[in-house]
Amino acid sequence: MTPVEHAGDLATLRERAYRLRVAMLSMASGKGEGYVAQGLGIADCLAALYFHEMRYDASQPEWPDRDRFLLSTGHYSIAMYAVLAEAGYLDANELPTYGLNGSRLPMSTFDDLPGIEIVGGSLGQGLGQAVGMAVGLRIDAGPARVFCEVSDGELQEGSTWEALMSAATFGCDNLVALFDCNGVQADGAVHVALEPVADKISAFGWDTVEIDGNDIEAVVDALAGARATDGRPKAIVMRTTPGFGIPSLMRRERAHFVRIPDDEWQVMRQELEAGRPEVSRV
Ligand SMILES: Cc1ncc(C[n+]2csc(CCOP(=O)(O)OP(=O)(O)O)c2C)c(N)n1
Repeated sequence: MTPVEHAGDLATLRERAYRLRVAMLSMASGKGEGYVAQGLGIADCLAALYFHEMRYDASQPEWPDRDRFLLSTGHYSIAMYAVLAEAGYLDANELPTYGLNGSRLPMSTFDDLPGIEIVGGSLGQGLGQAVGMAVGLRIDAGPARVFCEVSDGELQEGSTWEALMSAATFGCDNLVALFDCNGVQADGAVHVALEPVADKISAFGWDTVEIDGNDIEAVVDALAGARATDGRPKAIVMRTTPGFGIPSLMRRERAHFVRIPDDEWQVMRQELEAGRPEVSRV
């Protein structure tokens, strides 16, 4: 297979995002617990990246010219497993092992799976690694770009701001940072004075846009805008809602880690199915 561009239309992308959410809910309900709300929040971003923007070939995970996706927040791993299975890197039959002893799919951080570029989980490390990769790829003069997800919790860590400064210094216009600003961290709302996040990142020399990260069209447009090779790294500040697609989870006050009985998972499944996109082409 030739390494490909994956240019899905919006209806297909919405269906992909829905399928990612179904896979995540199934993993979490199978285990009875998981970091699922944040994963559901970035499903639209992952669908747009893997089925519209990024160039990769799941049959050649080490293809040198592949675009790299770095998930800095290892506890969002459920979202990564869902998209790797949907993209063909991972056998979907392995997903039910999520979080089980001996599984390659731990609930936080990653094992050495095809399609995984870094071991995320020690928060605040991903963007620095992404900058290093972007610099290295530019030295190699290939077409590959680096996409890195970073959480708002990580915006409270100095290492993230050091990485922001260095990316601008090195002129990494092959780097796109996707900030998942979902307003929460481990034990409640983000209360450190981060705002205005987009203005601060711009002031560090980044070409920055702010969007609704659960509007897939807005994500697609922002990614298209981030292709400009103008010497500036690109930032997409995404406002997302944890649990997006499942109203009761969106309303839940403490949704960082969810451990609930079977009947509540069943209700969530029904809510998710009720919101399935109408046009299905996948
Ligand atoms: C360096 C580091 N400190 C603390 C933790 C423990 N920890 C895991 S998840 C989390 C909350 C982080 O909030 P955020 O990254 O915004 O994620 P979300 O609230 O969306 O789950 C923390 C503090 C960690 N993994 N790494």
